[in-house]
Amino acid sequence: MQYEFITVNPDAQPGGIAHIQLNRPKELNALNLELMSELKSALQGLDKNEAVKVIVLSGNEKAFAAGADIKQMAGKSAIDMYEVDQFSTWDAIKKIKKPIIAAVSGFALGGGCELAMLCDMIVASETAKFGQPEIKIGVMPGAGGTQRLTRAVGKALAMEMVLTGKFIDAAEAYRVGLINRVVPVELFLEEAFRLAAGVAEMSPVAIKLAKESVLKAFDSSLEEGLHFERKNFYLLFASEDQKEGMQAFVEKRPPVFKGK
Ligand code: CO8
Repeated sequence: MQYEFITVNPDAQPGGIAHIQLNRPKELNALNLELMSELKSALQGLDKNEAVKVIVLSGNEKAFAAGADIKQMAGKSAIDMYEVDQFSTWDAIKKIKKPIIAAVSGFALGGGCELAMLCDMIVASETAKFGQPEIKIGVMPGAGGTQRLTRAVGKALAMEMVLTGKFIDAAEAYRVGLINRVVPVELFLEEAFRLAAGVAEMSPVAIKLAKESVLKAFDSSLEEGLHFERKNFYLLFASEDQKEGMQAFVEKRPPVFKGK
């Protein structure tokens, strides 16, 4: 399928690693409705593609994404926003079962920061800047910023970032637990692929159920989350990969996972 605002490579790296690149460089990858719709459709396609195990999502060196497209939103009324229902796209992306790793360099602001946080892990270049500057244009985060950022970095810093629009750099983002790794700018994509490769070696079915279980921790009580985890743990004993993984350990050989 041909896209206008993103490029998609289902076979970017050996071992089932796909790559989606946001591709509106002149606008710093501002997330217009069309780009988000393309992103949803590409992610859904990769989620169904059996050859793909992990998806890396990047922008370019200057920007992961500088937020929602302000020019597209500027003249909208509340009812326009309601009718457009752009967050159904975000809800669909949240349902992608395969792990998505954000490779962030440069600006990850507003919806761009929210998109990175919607991914499962974040690898950043030393030049990355994270922020929720919506307050400076008279609004506030709308795609999870007040919730995911607060859960990731705690109330004090999240409140300051959301109320003042302050950016944090990659080193601080790493220190406060927002991201997984910081690497020199020339290595950010390579490092994201390396992290993806480490995941892609595992059983595809276990990866999906494990992702689902970790995410459950965000919207459930401890008791409910533990129950959910246990069910998924039991479910994996119905997979061939569990038999293979444990047998391979016993036989002291590497497992060969099939995703069944
Ligand atoms: N929307 C539209 N266009 C943008 C955006 C944006 N968010 N960010 C940058 N651009 C455009 C600029 O207008 C400029 O275009 P042009 O050359 O035609 O004037 C081009 O990208 C380059 O930008 P700058 O010249 O400003 O580049 P600088 O390096 O000087 O500055 C900054 C970079 C600091 C990133 C600056 O561009 C900036 O402040 N951008 C806006 C950041 C922002 O406020 N983001 C939050 C937007 S609101 C939001 O995200 C709401 C999220 C909730 C809904 C999510 C749904 C997707």
